[in-house]
Amino acid sequence: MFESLSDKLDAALKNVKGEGRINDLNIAETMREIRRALLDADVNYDVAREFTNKVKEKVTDESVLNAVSPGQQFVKAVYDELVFLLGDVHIDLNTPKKPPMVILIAGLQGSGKTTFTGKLAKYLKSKGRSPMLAAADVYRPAAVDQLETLASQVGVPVFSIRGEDGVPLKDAVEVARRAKDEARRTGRDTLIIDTAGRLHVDEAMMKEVVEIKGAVEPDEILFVVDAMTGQDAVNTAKAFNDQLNVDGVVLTKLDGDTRGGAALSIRSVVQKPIKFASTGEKLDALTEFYPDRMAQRILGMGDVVSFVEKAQEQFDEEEAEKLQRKFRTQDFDLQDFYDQLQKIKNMGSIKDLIGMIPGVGKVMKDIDVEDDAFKHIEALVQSMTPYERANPDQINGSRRRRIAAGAGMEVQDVNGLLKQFREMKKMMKTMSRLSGKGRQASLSDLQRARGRR
Ligand SMILES: Nc1nc2c(ncn2[C@@H]2O[C@H](COP(=O)(O)OP(=O)(O)OP(=O)(O)O)[C@@H](O)[C@H]2O)c(=O)[nH]1
Ligand SMILES: [Mg+2]
Repeated sequence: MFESLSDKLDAALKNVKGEGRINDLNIAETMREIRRALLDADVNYDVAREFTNKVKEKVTDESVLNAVSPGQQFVKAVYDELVFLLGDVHIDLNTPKKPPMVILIAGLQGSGKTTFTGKLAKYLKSKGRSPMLAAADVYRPAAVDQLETLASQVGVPVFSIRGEDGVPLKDAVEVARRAKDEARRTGRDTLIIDTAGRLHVDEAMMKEVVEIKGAVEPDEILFVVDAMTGQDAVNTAKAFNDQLNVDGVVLTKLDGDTRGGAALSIRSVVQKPIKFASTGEKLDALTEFYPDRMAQRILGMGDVVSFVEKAQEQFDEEEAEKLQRKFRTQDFDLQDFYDQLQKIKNMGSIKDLIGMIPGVGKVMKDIDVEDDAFKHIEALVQSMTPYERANPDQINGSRRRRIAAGAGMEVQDVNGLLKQFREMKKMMKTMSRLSGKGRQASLSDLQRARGRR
C-alpha cells in the first residue's frame, strides 16, 4: 500500500533529513520532488500544490526549534501536512437519534459495498450493537445471496423480500422501508442497508438511493470507494456527495497496489471524513481510519517525527530564545547546563535518542550506550552550591575538593568538567554568532569556526 509514494517521499526528504541547515536551494528542490511524488501517486493537482506551499511556509518560518535540526523539522512539517490532508482527526459514526440506527451504504459497482456491509455488521456487533442487514440491491438474485452468506458468517439477520420463485422484489425503496419496520419490531438497534451499484454514476441509480434516503432517513450515509481508482474515485465521491450529502467515506482495497491518490485527495476535495479503511476480502479486514496512523505508514520516519514531537514538548520557543541570548552574552552557566541535561533525559533514553538521529540509528543499533552517561556530570553539578553553578569561574581549589568529595569523585573530575564546560561555552558563542537567530549552525560553519581558532 502506498509503497511507491512512500519511496518517493523518502527519496525527496533524504537530502534534507540530516541537514543542519536548509536553504532556498534545497527547499525548492525538495518541494519539487515532493510535488512530483504526490502527482505520481495521482493526487489532485490543486491538492498537491497547496500541500507543498504549506510545507514550504512552515519550513521557512523563522521560529524553527533549536533542539532539532531544520531537516528533521522538514520531515515533521510534511508529516503534519499529511495528517491534515487525511482529515486531521478520526471521526466516529454519528450518534443515532433514536433506534434503530440506520446506516445507508452507497457506491459504484464492485467498489466493495456488500463486503463492507458484512464487515461493518461484524465491527458493530463487537461493539455490543445488534445489527440487521437489508438487501436493497434487488436486481441480481446473487447479490441477495452474497449478503446472506456474509450475514450468516457474522451471525446477524438479513431482511429481504423474495417472491415464491426466490426472485427478489424489484423495489429497493420498499425493501429499505420495510426493513426499518422489521428492525424496530424485532428490537435490532442498527440497520445497515446494502444498495445496488452501477458501472458509472447514472441518474437512475442516484434517483434510487436518494429515494431510499428519503424513505428511511438514515443516521449515517457512507460512500464506499475503491482506493485503486485514483482520481476517478474523487470525482465519483463528489457526484455522490452532491446528491446524498454523505456523512463519511469508506476506502476499500487499500491492501491492493494503490498509488494513494484517492486517499490523499478525497478529504480535501469532498470535505467529508474518511471513517473506515478496508484492507482485504476477509470480514475482519476493516480498520477505523486514523489520519495520523495513515500518515505514519505513508511517510515511515516515525522515529524522526516522534523525536521532533518530544523535543517540542520539552523545549518551548521562548525558553530556546532565552538560551540563545545566554549563549551570545556568555551568561550560560552550569545551572542552565544542568537543566538542559534534565530535558534531554526526559526525552527518552540516551540510546533511543541517538537511534533517532537520521543515518545514525542503524549504525548504533548494536552498540551499547549507557543510559547514565551523564551520571557523573550530574553528580558533580548537584554537589555545587547555587553560587558555584552561576559562577563556574569562581570555583577555586578548596571548592573543587569539596565538590569532588560531595560527588564521591576526584578533584581531577571537577577539573575535567569545568574545562569541558569552558570549551563548550566558547563554541556555543561562536555558533550562535555564525548561525544568526533561531537556526543551528551547519557542520561546515563549525569546521570553519574551529579552523579560525
Ligand atoms: N482485496 C480486497 N478486495 C475487496 C475488498 N473489499 C471488497 N473486495 C472484493 O471486491 C469485490 C467486489 O466486492 P463487493 O463487496 O461485492 O462490491 P459491491 O460494491 O457490493 O459490488 P456490486 O454489488 O456489484 O455493486 C469482491 O470480490 C470482494 O471480495 C478489500 O478491501 N480488499
Ligand atoms: Mg454488492
